[in-house]
Parts: sequence; structure tokens; C-alpha cells
Amino acid sequence: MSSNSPKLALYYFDACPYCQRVLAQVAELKVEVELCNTFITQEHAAKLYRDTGRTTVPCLYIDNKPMHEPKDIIKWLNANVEQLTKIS
Ligand SMILES: N[C@@H](CCC(=O)N[C@@H](CS)C(=O)NCC(=O)O)C(=O)O
Repeated sequence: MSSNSPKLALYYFDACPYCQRVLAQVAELKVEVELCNTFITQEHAAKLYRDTGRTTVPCLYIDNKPMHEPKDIIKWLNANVEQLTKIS
């Protein structure tokens, strides 16, 4: 991980079709993203609610700053792919 790559964490649950679109783009771009399932892990749902006032997913944390809206998340990933850590 190069020092200036932002740390990414995706808050999601499997039954959400918007989350599946974002997960597909993450796989397509081969970028490293911590996956936080809010359905399976209560603490992930609690953090999301604490930080954003809602439990809506997908939510991408970029250096711990939350971003909602699947379209915006995918746009940001595509626009910043060069500086993101790739999975080998
Ligand atoms: N436009 C929505 C799309 C996301 C959305 O509707 N997510 C649903 C699951 S498919 C959700 O999180 N519902 C539960 C909740 O809002 O707490 C957004 O704000 O990002």
C-alpha cells in the first residue's frame, strides 16, 4: 500500500442491488477495499448510523469519510483508480 493511497471501506449488505453494482466495480478495478457487512456485523451498522444518521448502504468510507449514492461511489472509484491500492 503506497502511503498516499486512501484507505477504503465499503459498508454493504448482500441483498442490496446497489451494493452488488459497487462490489462488481470494485472487483472489476481490482482495488483493495475493506468489506463491512452491516447485516452480519452489528458494529458496522452502528458505526454507519453513528457517522451518517442512517443505515443506508452502499456507503464507501474514504479515509474514514463516508460517501453515499452508488452512482457517486462508482464515479469516484473510476476517477481515482490510479491512486488506489490494487489487490495482487
Ligand atoms: N439512493 C439510495 C440507494 C441505496 C438504498 O436504497 N439502499 C437500501 C438497500 S437496497 C438500504 O440501505 N435500505 C436500508 C436503509 O436505508 O436503512 C442511496 O441513498 O444510496
